[in-house]
Amino acid sequence: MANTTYNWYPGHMTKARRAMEEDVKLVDLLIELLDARCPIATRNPDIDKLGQGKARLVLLNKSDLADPAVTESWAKYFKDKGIQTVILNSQRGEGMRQINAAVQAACQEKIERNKKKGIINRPMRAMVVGIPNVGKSTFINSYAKKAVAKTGNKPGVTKGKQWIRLSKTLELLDTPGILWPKINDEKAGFCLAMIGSMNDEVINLDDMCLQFIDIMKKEHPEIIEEKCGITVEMGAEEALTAAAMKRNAIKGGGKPDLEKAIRFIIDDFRSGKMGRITLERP
Ligand SMILES: Nc1nc2c(ncn2[C@@H]2O[C@H](COP(=O)(O)OP(=O)(O)OP(=O)(O)O)[C@@H](O)[C@H]2O)c(=O)[nH]1
Ligand SMILES: [Mg+2]
Repeated sequence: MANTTYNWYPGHMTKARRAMEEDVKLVDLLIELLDARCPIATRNPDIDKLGQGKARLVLLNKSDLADPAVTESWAKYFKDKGIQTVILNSQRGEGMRQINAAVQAACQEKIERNKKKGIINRPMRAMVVGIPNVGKSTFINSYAKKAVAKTGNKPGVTKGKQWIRLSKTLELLDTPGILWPKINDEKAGFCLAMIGSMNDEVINLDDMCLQFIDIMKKEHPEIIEEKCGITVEMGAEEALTAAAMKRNAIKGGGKPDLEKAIRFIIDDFRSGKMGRITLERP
């Protein structure tokens, strides 16, 4: 499959990017949201440059949809790089309690530096960044739930920026920074398409689904057999036919509805009905 299958370059990217570069200057800490099912594909490599000199925290979000053992090894991968990491389910608030400690640890150096300059009790300022659909808004809402109120405009800060006071020690910029994924290789494109971070209309869903079935046959043969009736020796057409039959997706004339089968398989992966499946391993 050609890499171009997953090429998708929205026009408003440059503007969003510029806005974010401005916002980054205002914060001490970058909270980077990644999808636990494919942390590398959902990570924009520019973040290292953008985040130079800033404290960093990685959140492996949507962990409820990912293979827990693989998520643990991803957490280790980032921690080994010296980045504080928390495994999270923003939808249910799982992992939230570990965040404050991780923020403190991530900002330790900055707090010490401030102290030496005689600056004490200045809250750390954080900003959430990530590619579309990783759960930035869900995370901010969930994390800010107990926040007293927006602190409003502050003198000396760009007009119009709203800060959510989370505690005496932390303020969060209420608008997340949107980064665009870098589609460096076919695997990254495939992952982003699978998790729904690209518009389905620009994706070849048939190819994507068949690629997913191949991965499932290799890595989770028991799941793909149980959920879709697909066995490892089946070819593409046979597999889709089996999946259609399994779900009673039948067209007029008793023919299997392969389009519908493809839709089922993709939707079941995205919703977690297929199981907790991770697409990338460290
Ligand atoms: N299963 C699961 N779904 C989640 C989680 N966090 C967010 N979601 C869902 O993911 C979808 C996208 O979440 P948003 O918070 O809108 O993502 P976003 O990063 O703000 O997206 P943009 O504003 O488009 O950049 C929503 O349907 C959320 O309900 C999670 O931890 N687990
Ligand atoms: Mg959002």
